[in-house]
Amino acid sequence: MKRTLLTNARLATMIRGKEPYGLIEDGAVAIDGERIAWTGPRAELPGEWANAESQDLEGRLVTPALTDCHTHIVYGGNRAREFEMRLEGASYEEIARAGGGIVSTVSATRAMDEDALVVDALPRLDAMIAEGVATVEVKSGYGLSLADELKMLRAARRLAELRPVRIKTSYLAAHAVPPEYKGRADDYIEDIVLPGMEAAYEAGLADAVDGFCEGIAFSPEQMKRVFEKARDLGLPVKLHAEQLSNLGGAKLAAGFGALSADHLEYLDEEGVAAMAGAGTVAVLLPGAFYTLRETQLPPVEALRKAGVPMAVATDCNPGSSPLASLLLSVNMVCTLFRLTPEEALAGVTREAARALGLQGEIGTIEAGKRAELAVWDVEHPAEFAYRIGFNPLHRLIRGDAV
Ligand code: DI6
Ligand code: FE
Repeated sequence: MKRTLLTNARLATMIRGKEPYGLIEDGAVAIDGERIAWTGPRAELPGEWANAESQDLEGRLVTPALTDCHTHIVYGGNRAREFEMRLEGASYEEIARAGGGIVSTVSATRAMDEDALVVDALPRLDAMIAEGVATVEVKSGYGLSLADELKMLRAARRLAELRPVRIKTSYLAAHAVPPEYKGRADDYIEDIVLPGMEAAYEAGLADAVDGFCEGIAFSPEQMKRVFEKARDLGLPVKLHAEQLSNLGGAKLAAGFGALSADHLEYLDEEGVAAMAGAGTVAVLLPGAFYTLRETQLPPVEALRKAGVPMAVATDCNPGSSPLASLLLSVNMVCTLFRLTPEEALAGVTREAARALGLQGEIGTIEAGKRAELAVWDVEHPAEFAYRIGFNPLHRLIRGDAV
């Protein structure tokens, strides 16, 4: 296996401890194959690495490669017209109830085959990779039929064959009620969502199960049926919860030991406590907050106080967050939600990994973890949050393979 030593680097290891950002000045990283074998100050390098082939990073800052833990990058069409309507005063919910919104993307997605979906998703994925992202979660949820949900998940899996990136898929058939089931959400769950989950599981296409718990989508009772099936199959769950109103979705998800509850603008104290108790990650999505011109802020201070881990993601989707920049999300989550720059960087590294159940593999620069690192032309890690629309990536480093 290939052994490489990286030297002359400032390491933002993101390991929790005394130093902000887990910072190590004049650090070194020893890479053995696809894993980190050792990391620390260069002066303490173990003798066995003294003569290894090394690369001088010229004082650059190194972070764990970034993770975008909540995206919908596989879809057809776009919703620029809907954006115009919202600027003219229509709300996201009004558009959804009138048959626009998610359902309009469903028509466009159903009309495309798997290859076309892959081709459409690649530029969005490439934009992420160009900003140092090495792991992306991708949801289904615009097919809403058995065949079309599986088609979306297959397209998502293909992305990992075409690009040097790890893809984690989430089965999101419980995203909206398709037109053919209008007014019959329970039948849709019974006929499509549950059998589709089993089919996705059997084909190895789903790493997790997600849902949209909202007045315009599914009730907590309906989501409970979906989560019970996921539990039977041994699939982890997560939920779009408390985005537009408070239905107690986060509490429900926490009760199922959810990996994450996402959005959370309308989360209450009870939901915060339930998440803290279950170790459920709060995934904050400032791109959706911004795009919908939401004014209700997620309860960041309460989450922080309760010790709920906070991740940050793009929610890249054609309706509520047409945002493919995780770095811009880092800026927004500080400016709009008042995360600290350190919390924001942890949100796209350590906590994003946790939101995908990958905390043992990626998310910090630490011996034993995968050698997936981003090298940046920045001096201080607070610059990620400070700059707007600026990409300082020097290069991504990956060990042998993902
Ligand atoms: N909440 C969101 O923000 C996305 N899905 C969801 O459940 C929006 C999806 C869309 O508008 O197409
Ligand atoms: Fe989403």
